[in-house]
Amino acid sequence: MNIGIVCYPTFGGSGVVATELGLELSKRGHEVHFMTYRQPVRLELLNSKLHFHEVNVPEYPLFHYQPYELALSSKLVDMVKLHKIDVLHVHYAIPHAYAAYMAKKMLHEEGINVPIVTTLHGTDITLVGSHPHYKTAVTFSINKSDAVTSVSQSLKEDTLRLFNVETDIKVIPNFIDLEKYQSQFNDCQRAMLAENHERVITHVSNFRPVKRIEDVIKVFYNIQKEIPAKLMMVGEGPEKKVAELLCEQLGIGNKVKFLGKSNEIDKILCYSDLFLLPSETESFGLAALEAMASGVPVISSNTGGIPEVNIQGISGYLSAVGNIEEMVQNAIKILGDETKLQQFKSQAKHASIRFDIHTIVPFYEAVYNEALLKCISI
Ligand code: GMT
Repeated sequence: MNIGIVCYPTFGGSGVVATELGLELSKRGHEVHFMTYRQPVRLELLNSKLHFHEVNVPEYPLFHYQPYELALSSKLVDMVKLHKIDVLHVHYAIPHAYAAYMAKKMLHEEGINVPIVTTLHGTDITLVGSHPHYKTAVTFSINKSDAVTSVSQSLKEDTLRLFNVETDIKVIPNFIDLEKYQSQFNDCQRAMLAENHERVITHVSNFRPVKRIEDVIKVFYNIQKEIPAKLMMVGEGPEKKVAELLCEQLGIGNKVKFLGKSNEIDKILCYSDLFLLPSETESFGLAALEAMASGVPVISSNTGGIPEVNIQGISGYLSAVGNIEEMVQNAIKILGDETKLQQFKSQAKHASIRFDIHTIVPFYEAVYNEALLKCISI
């Protein structure tokens, strides 16, 4: 099959999922075309079945906002025709589903029928999409998609609650390439970050307010009072400065390392003992799944789709959003006892197996086939 993938090329979860999906589809023999404004970060190797087509938005001083949707829909039309793309899979509804619908209509005028599969990732529904300024167009684009998937049952329910959606939404959870997390990088690097007797605690995110970065710091602050530990903060975003300041105020600046954006999350996770994800809202929590796949237990909030990933008392613990005290107690429960830590590490790894890429990707292939059949029969 010739599959066109539209996504955000950044470190955000939706871009990571879209890229990993495209890589796997190409391994399974499909021809995959990424169409976005920059080469996706995890798309290091392009091969004969993997292509990247850059969407360019020429700047013009008249425009206060450059019309990305327009450039994207034109690119989609051109690429579908040139590469005989069978299906367009757009990740993150805004503005991708909207641009794809316009492309579909333009192609239809030329007698070409291409189905649109839209995957909802979270903030496109819960934070941004439901804003009154976007809601009408987002509802329209979802309803006009030939197939809609969401990354968790919780996100499906949020979508049905917030939008007047007529299209069936199929839940296809996010996935992980477990093989990537098999290898061990325990060599020199752990020693560079922490002493042998210290526990390593990690947080990975885009440092947006929704991640409750201050809770991460406060939870760590209370843990390190009881157990020698270091905190690895991976990522960049608007809350980073506040977090750095808070660390200084609490006198733990020397125990917290801000590592910036990284393409080597698996290496960092490999020598981590605990992962913190106290988010305000989270449709799935891919970062938690990546931690679990590396054998790192997760202390998280119990919001959105996180309980579908992190299993209470097995792969870690979940608490109400903002319940720092309970998060600290649970973290100490795991970190304070070596036997318990090893038990949680192995349970976390085991709990990630159900999201193996080889199990999940066939569900997307089935959706593509259904959407194609639907389009042919129209
Ligand atoms: O985590 C983010 O803020 C990035 C965001 C995105 O859209 O890229 O992540 C969303 O999609 C991820 C992949 O499906 C999910 O794992 C995240 O839970 C979700 N983020 C939120 O719902 C806040």
